[in-house]
Amino acid sequence: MRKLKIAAAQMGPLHKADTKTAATKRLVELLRESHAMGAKFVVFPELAFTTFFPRWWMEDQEEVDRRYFESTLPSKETAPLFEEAKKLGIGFYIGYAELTPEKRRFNAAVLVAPNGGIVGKYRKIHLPGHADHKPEAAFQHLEKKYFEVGDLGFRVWRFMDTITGMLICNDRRWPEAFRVLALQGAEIVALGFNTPTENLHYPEPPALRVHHHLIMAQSMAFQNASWLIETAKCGFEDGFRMFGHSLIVAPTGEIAAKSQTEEDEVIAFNCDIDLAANLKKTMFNFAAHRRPEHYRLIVERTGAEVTPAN
Ligand code: CDV
Repeated sequence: MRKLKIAAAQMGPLHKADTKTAATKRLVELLRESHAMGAKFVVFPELAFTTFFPRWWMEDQEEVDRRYFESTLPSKETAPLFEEAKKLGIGFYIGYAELTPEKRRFNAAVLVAPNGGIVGKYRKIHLPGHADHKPEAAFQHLEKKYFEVGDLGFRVWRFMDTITGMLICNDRRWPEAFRVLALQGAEIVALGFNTPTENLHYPEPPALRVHHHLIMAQSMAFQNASWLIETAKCGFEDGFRMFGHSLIVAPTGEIAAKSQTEEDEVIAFNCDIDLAANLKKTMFNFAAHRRPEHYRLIVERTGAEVTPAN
């Protein structure tokens, strides 16, 4: 039986004034706590080194680049995390804002092996929000202003004797993203998120937002027969609240572990990776049961069109 103890290392708020060095110090503490709990793979949040800066309209792009983006990983400020993980022999996933040498910007995540080497990179494909300034709104969600749509596709990697894929936050609302990973054999999906407690577009009870988060995670894990680790950055960042509810979900769709706070908190579970492999041979044996000849609209059509058969 293949077992891997996985941790979701949730972060409480990171304010505008918090430096990347201070964030890294907290990440190192979370890594040590994960290690003390016996975890071998740790999933950190989306954009884990800074506040969730897309909530702010900012015009000085040079300053945005300097404060919030990474042009190398590890950088001087973030290196202590990579060094500690290597020392402890832990693999990890972490989200960050990537600035390429060509000045392209992505909301990205990397998968780092226990030897410290970067195994894979994912650039977020489903960017939520808007690109224009909405001064009337309580806050902004400017991912479409600060980032390009990811150009690396949905990939999986051989990682710590598993097949592991990466997604970022809003990707969890789109079943296609998980399916493409599952079609490549994903046994583990790692995902970091920053989800505001308030809906920017219309009033919505916070409990309903959490309900959606839970049902999406449970159905995605089950329908794709994979372990799903979702890690929040949460709490009040400069007065703007994001919910916690970091999760480890089994391929059965059951929640194996869930965070209790909106602070720095580690949850861990000893995951039976073969549970995913077994479900892929039975209930979700794709080769036996899928009918892609009837799914063509999924890749041919983006928005819904009313096209009745009669
Ligand atoms: N960081 C995100 O992608 N947040 C989105 C919000 C804006 C809906 C999410 O899906 O949680």
